Amino acid sequence: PFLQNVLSNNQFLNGTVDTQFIDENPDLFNLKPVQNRAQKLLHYLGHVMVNGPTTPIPVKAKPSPIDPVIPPVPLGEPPVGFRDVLLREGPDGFAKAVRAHQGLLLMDTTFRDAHQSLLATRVRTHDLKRIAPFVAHSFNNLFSVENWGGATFDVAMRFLCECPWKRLQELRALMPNVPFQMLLRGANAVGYTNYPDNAVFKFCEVAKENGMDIFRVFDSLNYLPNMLLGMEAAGAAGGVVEAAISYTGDVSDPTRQKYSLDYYLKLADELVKAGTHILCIKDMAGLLKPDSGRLLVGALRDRFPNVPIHVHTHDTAGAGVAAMLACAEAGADIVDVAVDSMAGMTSQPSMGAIVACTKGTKLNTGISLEKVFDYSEYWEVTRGLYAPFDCTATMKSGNADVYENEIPGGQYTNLHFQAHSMGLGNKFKEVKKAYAEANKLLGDLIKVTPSSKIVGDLAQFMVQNSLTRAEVEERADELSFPLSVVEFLQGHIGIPHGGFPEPFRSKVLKSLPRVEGRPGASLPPMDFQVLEKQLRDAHGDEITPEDVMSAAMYPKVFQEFKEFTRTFGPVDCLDTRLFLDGPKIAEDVNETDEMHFHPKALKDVRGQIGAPMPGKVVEVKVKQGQQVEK
Ligand code: 3PY
Ligand code: ZN
Repeated sequence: PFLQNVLSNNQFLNGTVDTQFIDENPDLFNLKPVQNRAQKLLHYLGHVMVNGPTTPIPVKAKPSPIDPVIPPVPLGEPPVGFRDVLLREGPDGFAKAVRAHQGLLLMDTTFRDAHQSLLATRVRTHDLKRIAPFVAHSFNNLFSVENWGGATFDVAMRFLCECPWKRLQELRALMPNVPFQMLLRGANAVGYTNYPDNAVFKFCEVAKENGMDIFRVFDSLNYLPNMLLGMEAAGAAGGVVEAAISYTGDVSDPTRQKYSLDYYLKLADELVKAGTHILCIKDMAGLLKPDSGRLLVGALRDRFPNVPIHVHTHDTAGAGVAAMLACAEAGADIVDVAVDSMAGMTSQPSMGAIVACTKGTKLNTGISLEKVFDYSEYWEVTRGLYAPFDCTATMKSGNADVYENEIPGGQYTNLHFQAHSMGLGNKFKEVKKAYAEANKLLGDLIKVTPSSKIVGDLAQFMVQNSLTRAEVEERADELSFPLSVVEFLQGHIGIPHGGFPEPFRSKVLKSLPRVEGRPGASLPPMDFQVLEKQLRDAHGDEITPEDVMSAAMYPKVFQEFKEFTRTFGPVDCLDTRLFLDGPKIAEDVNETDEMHFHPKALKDVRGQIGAPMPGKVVEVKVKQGQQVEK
């Protein structure tokens, strides 16, 4: 108002006053727009109360009314962990230390894959941050915490209305001693499609700068050129490269020869030759049976005595613990687990089970079971807050039919849920059967994001149109296939092992163009300066290098996220029940926020400031009968 008065003052406008001081100090006019965050948060709460949650809620269940208890954390810095080794020795020295370690190492997936598989990736930074110091203090001997990548990047912005980079930064500050691990979809980075090479490189660089340590790089077709690109990008950023072979079929089944032991060993040769620091078997569907794991890991161990081996699985059939113990006995250095209350079914096998079963053996993990129980209790209650997304609303058990349909963990949950929400719960078996048939039609693919989505799309198309595999093959030249299927056949995500299925491909594509070789190689580089300028023009000057990468990966999602934030401010400070459901009438609400809220900003509500971590607290009371905006 003061400036407005000055600027509309006649003397000022006529130039009859000396404005030299202003001319000489133009930065006085670099005014930050009023952010009004408290007001915006109230607006958000009102919006949720009136219109319901901003994120689509698939299940009718409400967030549980019980609050999680954070187990006590000792004062002071957390004890030294493997990240200290990494910072001291670099990726090569780190890999050596891992290989030399006595006992079994664990990666904890609770912060990423576990909730991607069980809770539709909906766990918010707020709930991760609360338990992060406990993890840093209690589990300093973890190989890593997987907390980023995969679907978390997209979902954070799209559904949780929060910045994925901020999650990484905040967790990094709270867990300085444990390596962070992310899932990088090779040339698809954290998206569903191939990006220009420079986008993948830049993405890894910015991720590393923000605290990422280990990059698990895979390609959904095990297409080597795509994998090498992702590995180079992670390596050039200074990250630990963990090349992951996606596993399908069954190496110990002589009737499943497309993905034989020899196939995996040859691929591993290439990845080791390319300099991977760690070799991973990524069993995204949980198909690795104990005997097959013993065979595969044993063969890799003999062939590469110095390379650490890391095994990832899902517990969909219920054999995950047995398989991971078999792999560890055969020479795996690291296996993936999720804390007990976030484990099992389509998630990873249970941390507590592996810790207990290896106790007193040469595979001892050195992890305290008591601490696992505390950790598990936190997640059991926190999981209740996400009841609206919990797959257990419809899924009650593991299912060994995954050995037949080979559906990856997260996708299994999604398809199960979709079938139930469409009232086709009793038809899920058909969907799974169609998935297996669609896979055969496409030539028996490795199935993981995004190839798994392509198989799923074809399966859905077959179910919707009541088509059998034979009918699809026969009528391939006249059917109108989902775009993802057509683009796959054009070569948009790479070339599958054994080539494209013929004559199916030619019948579908007819004269449509085919991509030759690695798709990213023919994409023009992304111009980050132009992109940054566009973002500044659209959203103002507060555009960070991280924002540029978010927009590079997901332009539309990023734009919507910025628009949401402009209207409602950052909502990541709200506790999860409030974020999803809004306050109840007459409820007292404590909100943490890093901003310095002023209670006067809270019109019509009572405001007080307290001071618990990690910021200030605003107490909001929504009065009975209070008008909320429509
Ligand atoms: C992802 O790509 O998100 C996966 O979890 C693949 O397993
Ligand atoms: Zn997984």
